[in-house]
Amino acid sequence: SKLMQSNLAPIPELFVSYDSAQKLKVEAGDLTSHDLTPRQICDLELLMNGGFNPLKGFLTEEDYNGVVENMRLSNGTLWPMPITLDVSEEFADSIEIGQDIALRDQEGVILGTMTVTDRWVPNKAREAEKVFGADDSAHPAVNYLHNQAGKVYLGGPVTGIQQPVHYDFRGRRDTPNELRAYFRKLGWRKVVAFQTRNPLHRAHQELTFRAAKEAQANLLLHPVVGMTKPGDVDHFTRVRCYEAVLDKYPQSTTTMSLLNLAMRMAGPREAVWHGLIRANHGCSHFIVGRDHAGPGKNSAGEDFYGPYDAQDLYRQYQSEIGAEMVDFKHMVYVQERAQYEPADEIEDRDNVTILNISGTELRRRLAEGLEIPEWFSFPEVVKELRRTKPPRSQQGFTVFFTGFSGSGKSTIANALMVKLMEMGGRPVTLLDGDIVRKNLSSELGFSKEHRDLNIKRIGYVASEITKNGGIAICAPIAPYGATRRHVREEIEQYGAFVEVHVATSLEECERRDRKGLYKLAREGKIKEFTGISDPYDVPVDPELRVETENVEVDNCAHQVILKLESLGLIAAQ
Ligand code: PPS
Repeated sequence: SKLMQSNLAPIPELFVSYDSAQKLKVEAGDLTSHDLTPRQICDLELLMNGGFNPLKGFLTEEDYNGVVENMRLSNGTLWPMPITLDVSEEFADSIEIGQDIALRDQEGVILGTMTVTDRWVPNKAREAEKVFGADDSAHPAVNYLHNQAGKVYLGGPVTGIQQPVHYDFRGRRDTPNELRAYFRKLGWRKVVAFQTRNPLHRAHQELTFRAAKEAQANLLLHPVVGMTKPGDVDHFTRVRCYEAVLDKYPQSTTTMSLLNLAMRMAGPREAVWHGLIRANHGCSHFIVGRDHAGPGKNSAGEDFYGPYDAQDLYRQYQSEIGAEMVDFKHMVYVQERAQYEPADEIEDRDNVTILNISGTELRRRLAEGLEIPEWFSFPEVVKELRRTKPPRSQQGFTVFFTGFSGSGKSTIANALMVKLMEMGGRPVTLLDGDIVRKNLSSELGFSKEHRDLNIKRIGYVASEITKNGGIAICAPIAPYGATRRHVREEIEQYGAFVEVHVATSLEECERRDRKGLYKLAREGKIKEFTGISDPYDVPVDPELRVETENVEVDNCAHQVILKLESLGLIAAQ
C-alpha cells in the first residue's frame, strides 16, 4: 500500500484574533441569541478549531442537500455528515435572512456568531434514510433527529470567538493545530489514529500497537469524549482507563488526545467522517474496525449495517479522505503461547486454545463481581471499571411500590426498610406517599397533573439516591403507567428499578378503609379518589406482584427480599 504522510502545516480555523474576539463579544451582546444544545456545542467546537475543515459554518441548504444525497458539499468536496444548526420554528421565525446571531453555551457564554444565510425545514425522514440507512428510531441519531432536534435548520458562516470551556482533563485536549504542532515538534511524519468510545483492554492495545508497526507510524489514541452511544461507560472513567493503558506502549511511540466529538453512530458514513476529522488532526492513517461506529440493532432486531460496510465505504473514498485506512485485526488470545494473535493468522487453530471474553460477558462479570483474568485486561483498567460500576450487590437501587390507597404499600415498605437496615451495607430512604406529600409536595393536590408532578419528584429523589449507591423505597399510589415508566427510565440509568404492585383489590381496600377515606370518597366528600372516581392503571409487567389478602405483612416484605436476592441486588444470606 502507498504510504501516506500528512502535511503538518496549520489548517484554517474560524477564530478571529484575540483583540477582535474581545470586541466582538461586546458587540454581540445586542444580537439575538441561540442557546446551543450539548450536541451543537460539540459540533461548534470542531467547526471553529478546524476539526471539521473545510466547513466554514453550519451547512447551508444546498450543502446539506448535497451531503445527504451524495456525501458532497455543493462544490464537490467530500463530506458525509450533516452538521446543521437545528432550532425551533419559533426561533427560526424570529430571524431574518442575513442577520447575525450569537451562539451561546448553556451558561450563556458566547462562543461565536453566525450569519444566517439559509433557513429551511428539512425532510428528516429522507435524512434518516440517506445518512443513517433507515428511518428507524431504534437508531440513536434517528431518534435524536425526530425527537430532540428542532424542526428548522439554519445555515451560514460561523465566526469563532472562543472555545467551549472544559474543566476536566484540560491537558489532554488538543485542537487539530495543536496536535499538528506536536507531531511536527516530535518529528512524527506518520501517525495512525485509533478512534474509540470504549475502555481499552489488552486486545485493543495489541491491535493498535500492531497497526502502528505495520504502518511504520506513531500512534495516537484519539478517544471520543463528547457524546457517544447512550449507555456507554462515562468518559471520566474511560480517560482514567486510557491513561493506564498508555503506560503499556513503548515510550515515545504513542500519545493520547481527547476528541470532543458528538458521535452519530452512523457506521460507514461515520467512518469516513472520522477519517476526515483525523486527517485534519494531522494523522496519516486511521484504524477502521469491524462494525465501526455501529448503532446496535434496529427495531426488527437486525444490524443496521454489515460488519465491513464501513471499511468498504472508507476504501472507496480513501484518497479523498487523506488518511489511509488500517483495517482492524480481530485479535484473540492463544493460551498455549500466552499472547494475542490476529485471528486470521493462526494456522494451528485446532491444536491451541483460543480465549475470548465478549462485551456482554465482561459486563456480566463486572455486574456480578466475578473474576476478570489478566490475559483479558490490565489490572489498573479493571480496578477503574470496578470502582465506577461495583457489583450489583453494592450498587444503589429503587424499590417502587404502587397500589390503591390502603392496599398496604406503606406497611410493607416499612417492613422492607427495617429488614434492609438489619442487613446493613447501604443507606435506606423511605419515600412514602404521605411523607412525600408533607415534605416535598405539600402544595399539590390529586389532579392528573399534580399526581404526575408528585411522582416525578419522587422519581428524581430516588434516582439521586440510586446514583449515589443507596436504596430508595417509594410507596405512592402512582396511578399512571406512563409516569411510572418515566421514573423507571430515569432510575435505570443508575441502578435497578424494582416495581412492586401491591395488588390488594379495591373491594378489600374499601372494606378495610383504614383511614376512612373510601367512605368519604363514596359520599363525594373527597373528589378524584383513586379507584372510586379516578383511574388506576394496573402494572402490566412489574418485577413483583404481592397479594395481601390472608398474607402477613412480614411475608409480603420477605417476598420482596427474595426478589432482590434473585436480581443480585442483595447478596444471598
Ligand atoms: S399519587 O397519586 O401517587 O400522587 O398519590 P400519593 O402521593 O401516594 O397520595 C396518596 C395518599 O393521599 C391520600 N389521599 C388520596 N389518595 C388518592 N386519591 C385522592 N383523591 C386522595 N386524597 C387524599 C390517601 O391517604 C393516600 O395515602 P395511601 O398511603 O396511599 O393510603
